[in-house]
Amino acid sequence: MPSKQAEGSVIVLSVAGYDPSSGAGVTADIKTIAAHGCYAITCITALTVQSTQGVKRFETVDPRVITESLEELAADFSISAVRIGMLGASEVARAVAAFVRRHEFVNVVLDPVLKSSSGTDLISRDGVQILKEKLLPLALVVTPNTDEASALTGLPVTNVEQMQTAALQLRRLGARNVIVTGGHLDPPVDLLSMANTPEIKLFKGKKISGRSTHGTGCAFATSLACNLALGHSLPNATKAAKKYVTTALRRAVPLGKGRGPINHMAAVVTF
Ligand code: PXL
Repeated sequence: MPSKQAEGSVIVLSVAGYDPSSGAGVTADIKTIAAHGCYAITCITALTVQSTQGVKRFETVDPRVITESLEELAADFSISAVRIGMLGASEVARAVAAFVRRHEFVNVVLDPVLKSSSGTDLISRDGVQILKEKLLPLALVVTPNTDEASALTGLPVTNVEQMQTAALQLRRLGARNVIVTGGHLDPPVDLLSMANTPEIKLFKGKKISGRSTHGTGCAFATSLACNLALGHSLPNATKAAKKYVTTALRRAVPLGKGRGPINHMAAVVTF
């Protein structure tokens, strides 16, 4: 059983972009981390211009500010897990990789954000290279969706068999544990491929219809980080993260004119 810590004392760091509509990125992560009873600290890697109607453009934050912010936080807090999301550019990816390497964090969840759901690139080409070379081997677990798994491996990823092949390929590239999320497959299924074993674990779900689906990838990765921080095993943390996202999708309310956010607080707010 995970050891019990005082409510709100487990610290989870989100290193991600800023989505002003709070469906994805750090402001969404703060909600997810709070919903797990953990304390959120954050570092913004890039500012996106977006609403529920899509991403217009983004600007990355100066990597020196990112490094200084991260070091300031690490000197002050005892960080139990790190969730890495949008990086934007190679210099940012390098700064984040160097920070993670210096501090030897155990629970590092790498969400390899490549594109927004509206199709805008959220990382440069050379940024993807640095992500693969420097960050992939430092993460405890990497959580690509099927499109990201396909882009990172160059393989087609549209069914469970291909998800397994892509996961093995990502492990060959240096990833330790891989979860390929297939939330948009019908039926939805996530696949966990763990270090040192050829076996896989499948986490099946039910299709949930609705247009408020923005932020599922961030919420899954961040919930996973929280559950690991709380002491759960990787398979149990995966199951719990899937449940968190499913509830957030089911209980989403229509907001904005486009693809609205999931309801990050659904599991918490009961009045
Ligand atoms: O869902 C991917 C994603 C991650 N991070 C930020 C985003 C998006 C998608 O829009 O804006 C900041």
